Amino acid sequence: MGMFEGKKILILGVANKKSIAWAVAQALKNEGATLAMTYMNEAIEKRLRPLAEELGVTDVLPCDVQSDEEIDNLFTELESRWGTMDGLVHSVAFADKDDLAKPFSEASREGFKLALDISAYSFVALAGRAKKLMKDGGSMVTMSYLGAERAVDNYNVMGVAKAALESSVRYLAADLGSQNIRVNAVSAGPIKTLAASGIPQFKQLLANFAAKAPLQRNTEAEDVAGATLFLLSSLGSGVTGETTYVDCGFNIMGV
Ligand code: NAD
Ligand code: 0WE
Repeated sequence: MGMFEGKKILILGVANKKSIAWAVAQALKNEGATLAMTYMNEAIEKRLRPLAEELGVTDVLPCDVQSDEEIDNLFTELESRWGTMDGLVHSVAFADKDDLAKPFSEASREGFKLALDISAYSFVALAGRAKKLMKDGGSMVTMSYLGAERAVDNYNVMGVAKAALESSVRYLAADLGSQNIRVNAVSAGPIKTLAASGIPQFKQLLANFAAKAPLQRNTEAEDVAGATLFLLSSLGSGVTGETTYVDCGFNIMGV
């Protein structure tokens, strides 16, 4: 009997088999969870449907997190299908490509707003709806990166968005704790996913990372899934408002 038998968990952010959210979905399924997954547009839907089928997930729903209406519709649908839910996994981020290349001091108002909207506010918007379905308490997990606290080359506006996301985790944890809802972030080391493709010198970043990290290797999506399952499960019952590093120890090292 799996640890998540009878638990209903919503996952946002599966785009393909390299997605961190896909590793989380697989691990949750292995532990008996009932899952719902979302896609942001038809292109992603096409890729997601067969993946969901592979896991036996039938609840596949649209949700562009930039739209309040789509978020509302998602939870209306989940309420009628599930009634209650136990977990939320937010694995979504986006910034305009240009903002990850040009000097940070040249970030545009629009680019800044876009990154904050999709990568940070969306978690708050989802939490506000999900809490109403978490009638027996629950657990929410989002994905962050070290660029929230350190000035990582090129991460720029995404770093500011992740700082807002990690702060939102603390405010949500304070707000929702009385309903026995825990809220945490996992700060993952760099992983070669779709969201990392086209980043200049990402290969070099991965090589430097593995060389410096105490575990002498890169982070894998499965590492992130392990910590996410801990935070979603009763093993994490006393943990809320935290950002947990899953980065092979990279963040503890000096230069
Ligand atoms: P990914 O590209 O597989 O996942 C990003 C997801 O965001 C995609 O599924 C995409 O469809 C979704 N998305 C973007 N805009 C959206 C919108 N408007 N509405 C709904 N969904 C939208 O890449 P990933 O690396 O698995 O990223 C998942 C999370 O992990 C992100 O929050 C990312 O910042 C974080 N993270 C990634 C790394 C890394 O190196 N890959 C490291 C630390 C944290
Ligand atoms: O959070 C991320 C990815 C964020 C991301 C990536 C892209 C690329 C394609 C957000 N939006 C976009 N928009 C695009 O058009 N990571 C933690 C991975 C990542 O991204 C970086 C990194 C690392 C690590 C960008 C610059 C420097 C390092």
